[in-house]
Amino acid sequence: MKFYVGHGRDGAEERLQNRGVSRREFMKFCGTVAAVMGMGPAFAPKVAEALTAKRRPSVVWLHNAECTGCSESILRTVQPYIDELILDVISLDYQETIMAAAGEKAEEALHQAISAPEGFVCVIEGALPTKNGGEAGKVAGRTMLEINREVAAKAKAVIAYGTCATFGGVQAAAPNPTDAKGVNDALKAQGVNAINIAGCPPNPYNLVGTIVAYLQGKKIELDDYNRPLMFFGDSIHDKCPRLKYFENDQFAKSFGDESAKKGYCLYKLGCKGPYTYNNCPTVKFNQTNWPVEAGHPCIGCSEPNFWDEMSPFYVEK
Ligand code: FSX
Ligand code: SF4
Ligand code: F3S
Repeated sequence: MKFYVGHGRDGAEERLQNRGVSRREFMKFCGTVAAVMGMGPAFAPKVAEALTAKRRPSVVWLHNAECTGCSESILRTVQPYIDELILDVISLDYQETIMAAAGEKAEEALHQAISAPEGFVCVIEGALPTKNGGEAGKVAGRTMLEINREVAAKAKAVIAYGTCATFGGVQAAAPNPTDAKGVNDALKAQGVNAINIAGCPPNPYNLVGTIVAYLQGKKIELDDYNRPLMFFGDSIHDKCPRLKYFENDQFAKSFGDESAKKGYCLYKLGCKGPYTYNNCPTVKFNQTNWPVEAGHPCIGCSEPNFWDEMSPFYVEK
């Protein structure tokens, strides 16, 4: 599979067809995005319209301190057409993980993208080390902090993608030697107010849904942590298929025993679903499965400071 970074800006639908994504598959994808956004099937054509508009939004995607699982969660989709779609409906003009350009050519692409008169959306992945001017993280000789200050301040909209970018993630866990911070904490002085798509990793559908709402000029309602309520409005526990066992006091006592095999609630094995807001139970990953359904407790990965506050992970909170 090939990805092109920095291609032209129109004919998205035709291009998708040339790459083997049928109209039917595309509409199915749009239907799923509509459902993830909390809309009925009638909303699917509107999603399609937003995603195939002649002018695709230029996206500059920055990488900071992180494991790159956020990008991987898009690239490793089970149906190969989903990553193609996501990367094709936007004009991805800079993305260090998948762009073909390197060195000065890459620098040039970044400069061009952020100087384009029509503006750009900035997606940020990873936390920002801030200690000693951010010296712990550099790209092309400049600190991540400096690059993000420049790029995010110029963007029409900023989306922090993944718990590292939203809240600092594992980099910000105690003792946080680099004083790593999430985007909104680190770039407050630049007036940046990013929409936070939390999760470690986040669900790609939550990113697409945010981009669609942005393209449609919809007001995106946010919670106290700047997470869109359409994705983060319910707790994991609220929508968990094991909730009936929780309510009946039926708990799995150890992994692999009879109670676990019966699918009992994982609360006593450390599940943090009651304290965690995300749409994993309904959207799932790859629309296939999610931690609790696979028999693993939720570790609270979409909450601020979850490495410190939700651990030890296998102990009841
Ligand atoms: Fe963080 Fe993204 Fe967790 Fe990893 O890059 S949200 S460590 S899955 O992937 O930033
Ligand atoms: Fe709640 Fe977790 Fe039990 Fe599901 S497994 S009902 S999220 S405590
Ligand atoms: Fe994360 Fe819990 Fe979902 S650990 S992936 S928020 S089930």
